[in-house]
Amino acid sequence: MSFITLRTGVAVALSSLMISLACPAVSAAPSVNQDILVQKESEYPAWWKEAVFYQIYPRSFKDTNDDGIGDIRGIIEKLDYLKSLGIDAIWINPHYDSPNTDNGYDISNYRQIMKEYGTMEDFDNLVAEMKKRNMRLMIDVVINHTSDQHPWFIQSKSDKNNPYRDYYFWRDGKDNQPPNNYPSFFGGSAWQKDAKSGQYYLHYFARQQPDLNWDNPKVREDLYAMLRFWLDKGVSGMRFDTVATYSKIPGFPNLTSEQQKNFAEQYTMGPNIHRYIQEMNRKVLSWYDVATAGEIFGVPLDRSSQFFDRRRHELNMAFMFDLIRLDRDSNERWRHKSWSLSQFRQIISKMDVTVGKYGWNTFFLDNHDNPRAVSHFGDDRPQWREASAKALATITLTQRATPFIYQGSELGMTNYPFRQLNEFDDIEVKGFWQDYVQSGKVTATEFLDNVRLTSRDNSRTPFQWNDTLNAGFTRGKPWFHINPNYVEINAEREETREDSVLNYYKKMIQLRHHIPALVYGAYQDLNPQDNTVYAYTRTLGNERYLVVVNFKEYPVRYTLPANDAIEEVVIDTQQQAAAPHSTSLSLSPWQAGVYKLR
Ligand code: ISL
Ligand code: CA
Repeated sequence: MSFITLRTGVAVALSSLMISLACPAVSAAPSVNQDILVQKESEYPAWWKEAVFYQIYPRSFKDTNDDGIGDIRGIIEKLDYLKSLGIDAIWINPHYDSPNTDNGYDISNYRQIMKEYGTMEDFDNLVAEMKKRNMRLMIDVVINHTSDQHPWFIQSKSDKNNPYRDYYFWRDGKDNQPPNNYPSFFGGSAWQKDAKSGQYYLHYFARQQPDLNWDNPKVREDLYAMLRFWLDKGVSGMRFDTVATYSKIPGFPNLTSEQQKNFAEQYTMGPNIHRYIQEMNRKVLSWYDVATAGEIFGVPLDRSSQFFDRRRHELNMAFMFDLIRLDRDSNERWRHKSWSLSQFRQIISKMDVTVGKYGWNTFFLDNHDNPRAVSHFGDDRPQWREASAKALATITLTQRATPFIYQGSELGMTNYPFRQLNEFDDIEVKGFWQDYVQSGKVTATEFLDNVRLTSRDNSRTPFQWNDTLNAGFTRGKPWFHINPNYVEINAEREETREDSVLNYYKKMIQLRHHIPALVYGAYQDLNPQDNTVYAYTRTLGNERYLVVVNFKEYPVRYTLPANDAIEEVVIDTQQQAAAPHSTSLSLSPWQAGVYKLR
């Protein structure tokens, strides 16, 4: 792992201290104060801690050959746009060959590019063009399951005695029922019966996504070789899809009805999960300068650090779901619940404590599996959309975690105004519909009222580049609806408007790049119970920064903690920011800012 140099003299000295400690000659030296050491180690710099990441959903980013589907050339075409935004690294959703039952999360060939996205030459060009611009590429690694069209599964299914049979989980049913009562994330049972052998295979997601058998060492070696293939191409980041579910519970006992309500958590309880991730680290990841992030959906906060505590040699960072799913139940994931700012900020504090001294986190308020941030945590009504999108940008870029900006959030793109079922594309919505509406458990109206707010499809509509036909995304027929608000919300328009959301993101990203305290500084929430103003400090050495965000659509007065005063306004979403030396702030609706404290 290589580290870039920190900007402050202090930190450079710390990192050289680390290097000298790592050297064997020093191990015989008299014992050092452990506490100080630990503190210094938490400031251990890494490029992926300082980088601002941008997530691209290639299918919806930019189409260059008029087939209505975004492609790799489209990403290359827009690299300069991303560079000017200040982006250092890009995570792309799966780019591999796939029948697209789950938009690329069902891979049929790990070493080929999805036909719709282009060719291997396009991919190599992308890596080269990014390198030229000093940007890094993180790919999505989907190895909990393959597509049912993957040659391994086709072999596996062909015959009980096929050498690939054991690449997946095949079990006999019980009284003509599935082997156990596991539900699938996308509705129905997690077991699918195969007519030929009469056995069932396991699929935590769609039946077209059979789960790989990680207990089989051959499976693991094949997957490791595949990872090396991409790392050798110059990929410098890997996002591990549903990483906590690789190891299954031996014997597949039935879930109790209590466990069934949170089956996602149960699926992360496999006894070998950490052994497998450590093995993957030892055999593959540790040999490369690669940033790794694990999607740990289902893992409760208090177990999450096991995945990224660097003393354990597993992964670097995690995508935790506690914050982004604070308004959902583990049980009916399509249903929307109300949430409060105090819940929001308390989750952030808990994550910060969990990450502690030995780990690192990511921070994101949307992605391809969740609604748009401004519609979810801000206010997407025309009057408040821009102000609240800027407020969320302020939060995202000032956390002690690596920020991930989802494509279009830098414009304040909103949820899509879905009206009826046939407007949705996502397999998850269709699965939920079967389980809840068709079974008669809830009415169509109740279901649609919720799914409109929670559906993954909200963030999958094409990127809004300009106000021409199809928002400039394609000259063909777009694969998915374009949000009708593209006439107003689009990149071209925001480039030219000084006070646009886009220009605010640019400034915030610059700040994060130039103020180490915003990356490494200690995080402290100033009023955990408060439901109106989110205020916290970031402290590194003698430097203290205050971040303040008004979460209300009315003006609020915020008083700084006793003995604190503003020394300098670093950035503010309002023209009329606080005067230096003030000890309180008059905040307009959704106002946000970063202030240096005296
Ligand atoms: O989004 C979810 C539920 O609403 C999660 O259950 C999600 O499926 C889970 O976080 C795993 O997500 C990842 O793997 C899935 C894929 O559909 C998602 O897009 C991906 O992010 C299966 O590969
Ligand atoms: Ca295309």
